[in-house]
Amino acid sequence: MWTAALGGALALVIATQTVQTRACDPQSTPSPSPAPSPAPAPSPTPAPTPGPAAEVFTTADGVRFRAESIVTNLVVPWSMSFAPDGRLFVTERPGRVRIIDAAIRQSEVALTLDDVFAQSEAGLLGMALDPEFSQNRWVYLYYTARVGSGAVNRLVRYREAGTRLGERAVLLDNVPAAGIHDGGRVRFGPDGLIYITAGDAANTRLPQDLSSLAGKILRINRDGTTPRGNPFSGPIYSYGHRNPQGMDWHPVTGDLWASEHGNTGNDEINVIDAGANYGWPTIEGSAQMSGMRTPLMTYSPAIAPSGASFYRGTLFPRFANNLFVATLRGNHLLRLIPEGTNRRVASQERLLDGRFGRLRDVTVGPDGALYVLTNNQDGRGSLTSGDDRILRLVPVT
Ligand SMILES: [Ca+2]
Repeated sequence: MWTAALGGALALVIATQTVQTRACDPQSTPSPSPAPSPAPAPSPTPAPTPGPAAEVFTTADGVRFRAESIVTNLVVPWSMSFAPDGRLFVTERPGRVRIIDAAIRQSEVALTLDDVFAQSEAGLLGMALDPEFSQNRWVYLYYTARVGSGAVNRLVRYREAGTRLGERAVLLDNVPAAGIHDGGRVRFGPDGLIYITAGDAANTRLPQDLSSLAGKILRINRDGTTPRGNPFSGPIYSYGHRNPQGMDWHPVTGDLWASEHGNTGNDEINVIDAGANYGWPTIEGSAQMSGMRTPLMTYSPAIAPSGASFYRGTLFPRFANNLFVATLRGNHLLRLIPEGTNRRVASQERLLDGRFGRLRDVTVGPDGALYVLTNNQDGRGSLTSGDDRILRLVPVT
C-alpha cells in the first residue's frame, strides 16, 4: 500500500541518476540509461515526515497542502498511471516506460521503444492501464513512431510481466503525426472503451476532415476495433480539435471534459459529446458558429493545458469533483470547480503558481493524494536541480 513513508522513500529512488540534456534537441538526447550505478544503499527507514523542501500552500477556500517531491531526475515524463497494486507507471517522451514500485523502493525501466520519433513535441506520450489490469496486465501506449522518412502516431498494447513489457500488439496505426500537435492522451472511459486525443499534426485542413484521424478525439475497443456506438463509421468520437491533451469524466455526470491547446492563446476546456464539432480551425476560443461547440472556458494568453483529472479521493474532501489541469506555459495546476452537475465552471484558481515550472500531467493516487508531473526538460522550460519530478500533494492540518 502507498503510504506517506513509502512516498518519502521514493525521493531516493532515482536520485542517483544523471540529469539529462534538454529534450528540445533530439540529436543531443541519447537514451539516458538510468545507470544502475554503484548506488548508495537506499535509506532503510525513510522518515514519514517531509524534508525541509516540502512547501505548504493554501487554496482560496482554505485547504492547506504540501507538495513533496517524491521522484526526481525523470526525463520529460508525460503520463502516469497507478496500477491496482500501487505501482506507478510513468512514460518518458524519449521512449521509456518506468515502473516505480513503492514496496521495494525501486524504479525500473520496463520498456525502451526503439522506433520512437522523439522530436519537439513528439515521442512516447500517453499511457493507460487496462481496467482489468490485475487479471490481464495490459498496458496501452500512444507514441510517435519513425516510419521511413516520416512519422505516424499509433496505439500499442503490451503485457507486463516481471516489470518488463512484452507481447506487443499494434491496435491503431497511421494517425497523422508531426513534430508538433500530436495530442497524445489515452484514457479508459467509464464505458470501458479507450479514448485518445489526436492533434491536428500541424495541418489545419485535417480537423474538419472526417476521413482523417488528426484533430480528433478517438474512441476504440480494447482490441483496436471500432465500437458499435461510435458516431461515425470509424474511431472518430469528436472533431474540430487543434491539440487536445487532457481528458477525464465528471464523477457524477459522466460528462467528458477535455483540455486543448489553442492558437496563440485561446486555450480551451470543453465538454465533449459524441459526434460534435469543436470548431478548429473555423472558430477558436470563445467564438461561436452554428453547428460548432464553444468551450466552457478559454484562456488568453496561453496557459498550455495538458493532463487533467477529476478529484475522486477522500483525502481532500473540498476537492470532490473538482477538475485539476496541469499547465505547461501557465506553470500552475489549474483547479476548476464545476457548478454542481451543470456544464459550467463556478470558480477557478491557480495552485503551485510558478513554483515548479511546467506541469504535464496530474492524477489521483490510491491514497487520495494528487500526483503531478513536471515537464521542465521538454525543451521549453527552465531546469532546476532534480527536474523532472513527481510531486505528491497531501493535506496539512
Ligand atoms: Ca475549439
